Amino acid sequence: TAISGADLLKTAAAQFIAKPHKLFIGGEWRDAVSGETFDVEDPATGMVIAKVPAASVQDVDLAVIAARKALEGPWSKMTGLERGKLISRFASKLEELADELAEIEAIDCGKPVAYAKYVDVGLSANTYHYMAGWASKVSGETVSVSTPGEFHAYTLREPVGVVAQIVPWNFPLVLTAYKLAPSLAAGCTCIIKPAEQTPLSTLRLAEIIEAVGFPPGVVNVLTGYGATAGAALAEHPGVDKIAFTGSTEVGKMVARSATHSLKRVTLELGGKSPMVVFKDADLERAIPALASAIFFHQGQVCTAGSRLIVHRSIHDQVVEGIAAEASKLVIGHGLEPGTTMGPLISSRQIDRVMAYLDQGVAGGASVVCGGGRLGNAGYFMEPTILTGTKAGMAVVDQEIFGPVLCAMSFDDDELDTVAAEANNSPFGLSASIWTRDLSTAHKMAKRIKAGSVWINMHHFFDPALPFGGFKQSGWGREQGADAIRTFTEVKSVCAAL
Ligand code: TXE
Repeated sequence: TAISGADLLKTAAAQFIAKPHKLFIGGEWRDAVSGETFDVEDPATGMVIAKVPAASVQDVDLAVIAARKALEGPWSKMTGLERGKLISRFASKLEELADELAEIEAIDCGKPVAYAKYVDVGLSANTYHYMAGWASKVSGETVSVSTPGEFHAYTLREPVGVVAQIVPWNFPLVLTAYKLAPSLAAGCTCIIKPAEQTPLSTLRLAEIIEAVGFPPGVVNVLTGYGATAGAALAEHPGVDKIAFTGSTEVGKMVARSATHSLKRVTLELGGKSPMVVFKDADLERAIPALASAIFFHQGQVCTAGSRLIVHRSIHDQVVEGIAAEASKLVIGHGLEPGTTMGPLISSRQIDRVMAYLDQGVAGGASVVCGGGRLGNAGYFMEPTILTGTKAGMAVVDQEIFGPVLCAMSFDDDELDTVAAEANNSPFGLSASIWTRDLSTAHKMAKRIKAGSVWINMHHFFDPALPFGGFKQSGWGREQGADAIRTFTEVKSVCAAL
C-alpha cells in the first residue's frame, strides 16, 4: 500500500501545505480571477497534496500593474544599502526555516530531505546573502571622452524594471534565487511563476517576503501553467525582462514572444554534459563523483553528467564502478530517513525517460544496470547505464533528464580529438574533466565549449561563479557580477563643460 507522504512531515510544512493557497499580487493574497485551481502531487506517491490557483492573463495583468507601481514607488526610493539589508534579512530567515523549507521541497519535488536542506535551501540562502552585498555596489563609472576638460561623462546602472521569472520544477528554490536575488539587488521588481508541478516552496517564499517587510508589489507570485500564465508573461509589453530556466524548446518560444516588445531575455536551458575521463584519472576519487553527477536528483539536473567519455583502457572499470555506486543508492520517499534517491517528477517525465531508453536499446545500446520502473506508486526508476552508445543516437544527442548515463570511449589521447567528441552536442552548459595531469586539465578546459567546466569534480555551484550556457544551453549568465549586469540598463550621461 502507498504511504502518504504528508504523514512523514515533521515541521510546520504540514500546516503550510494543507492550508488554502492563493496568488501573491501587490502584497495581497488572492484567488485567480477565473477562480480556477490545479492539483499539486507528491511524485513519490502520486497523491494530491494541495490545490493552488491557476493564474491566467488577467492575473498577469494585475501582477504587472502591482510590480510597476512598486518599481516607481517605494522600491525606487530605497537605497542600495537598505535593499541589501532586506535581502540579508530574507536570507537569514530562509536559514532559520531551513527544515520546513526542505520538507516542502522534498515532498513537492521528490528530493531526499537532507539534500534539500543542504543544496536547495543552503545554496538559495547563500545566493541571497551574496547578492545582498551587491545591492550597495551597483554603480556606473566615469568615462574619459573627447577633449579632456571639455566634457564630463559617466554611466549610471539602473534597474531593468519589471522582471518576470519563469522557473522549472527540478530546483524551485535555487533557480528562483538565481533570478530573484540579483533582481532585488539591482532594484527591479519581480513576478515569479514557479513550475506547475512544484509551486509550494515559492508560495512559502512569498510569505517570508511579506514577513520580512519588502514593500508590496516588489515580489509577486503567480502559480499557473506555462502555456497560460508563462506565455502571458513572455508576451506582456509591461514586462521589461524575462529570466527563464527550462527546456530549450520553450526557451526559444519565450525568446520569440519577448521580441514583440524587445524585452531583455536571459535563458538557462537544457544540457547534455560530458564527463571526460583520461586514463591517468584518480579513479577512486572519480567513480563516486561520476555516479553522483548523473544520479543526483534522478538526473533531473540541467548540468547532469549524462555523457561519459572515458579512455578505452579504463572504460569497463569505470562503468562497473559507477554501476556499483548505483546499486548502493537507497530509492524511496524523500522524507523517509536514509533515502538517497527519490522519484522522477511526474508520470509524463518517467514516460519520456523510458521512451528514450527504449529508443536507445532499439538503436543498439546495452543496458549495464537498471533500465526499469520501480514500484506501483509514484514515479520511481532504477539508475541506468547504457553502453555502446554514440553521437547520432537520440539518447546521446538529446537531454533525457532522468537517471540514464550514456557511456562512450575514446582511444586517441590527442586533446583536439577528445574535445571534439565532448563538444559534439547542440548543448554547452557544463563539462567535467578527470585527469591527474594539470596541463591536460587546463588545455581541455580551454577547448570545451561550455559555460561551466569542472576539473576533478562535477556539480560545483557558488553564488560568485557565473552560470549559464554556450550554444543551445542559453543566453546570458546567472550568479556572480554578471547577474547584476543582466538586471540593469546602462545609461551614458555626458555634460558639455
Ligand atoms: O519544461 P518546460 P518541462 C528540460 C528537460 C525536461 C524537459 C521538459 O529536458 O525533460 O525540459 O520539461 C514554463 N511560455 N528541462 O516540460 O515546459 C513551465 O510552466 C512560458 C530542463 O517541464 O520548459 C515551467 O515553469 N513559460 C530545465 C517552465 O516553463 C512556459 C529544467 C519550464 O517548463 C511555457 C526543466 C510557455 N509556452 C526542464 N511552457 C533546466 N534547464 O534545468 C512552459 N512554461
